[in-house]
Amino acid sequence: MAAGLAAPSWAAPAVTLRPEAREVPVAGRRLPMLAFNGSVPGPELRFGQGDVARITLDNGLDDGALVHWHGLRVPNRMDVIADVTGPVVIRDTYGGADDLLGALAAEGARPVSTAPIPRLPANPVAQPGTASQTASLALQGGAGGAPHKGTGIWALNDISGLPRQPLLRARRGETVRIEMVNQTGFPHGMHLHGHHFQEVDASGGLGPLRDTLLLNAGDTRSVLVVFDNPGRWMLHCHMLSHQADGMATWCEVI
Ligand SMILES: [Cu+2]
Repeated sequence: MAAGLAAPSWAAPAVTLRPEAREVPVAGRRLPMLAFNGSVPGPELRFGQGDVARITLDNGLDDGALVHWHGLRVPNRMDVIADVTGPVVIRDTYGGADDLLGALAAEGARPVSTAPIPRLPANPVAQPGTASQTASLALQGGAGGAPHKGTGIWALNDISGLPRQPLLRARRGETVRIEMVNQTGFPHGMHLHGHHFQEVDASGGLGPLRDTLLLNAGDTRSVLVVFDNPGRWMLHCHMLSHQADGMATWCEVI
């Protein structure tokens, strides 16, 4: 369990997410889609601020499935990324263990309603210190991009797909600068798991807290990350065809 998460209370909301193949009507036609609980998009999940939720993944596909959460800090084991935190499994509910997923905070007050979600109070956020190391990340590939040594269409630092060694290793709590250079002719939305970061602007100021940064063709951008969540965390392009064809790496927090 990650530090700082509330103790679980199993009176908390329980939700089952079931990925499954469905034919869904789209513009007058029925198209084969991947659905959650029978619908595309899947059901809206609403929780009270501070609720601890129990999420069960009930995989109805003939293939592996994983669920990844944006905007929430979860323990590394619950990040469930194949080849980084563990294998993809078919029909598993995290081994049946009652694991705490995280403190899902989606709206400000009970009772749950369908009203617009009000702004939440700010979360406590680790403030970046002086970066003790800098990692450089070259985004490569695609039509018109500079040649690279990776085996796929896309690559990061001349490697397509997850490298054996992480892009960086950080001690817990360490501030790291990551410099990303988009050497391709395409935009890429670079997403870091398990953490948020702040972009460093030209004058050294820090931008808003994000977990994804869009780099347009030719962009060079730097972020500061306080790596305070132990584990192995993916850093990848969130245009998932780019990720699948090479744009993925990982960071390790020890
Ligand atoms: Cu991309």
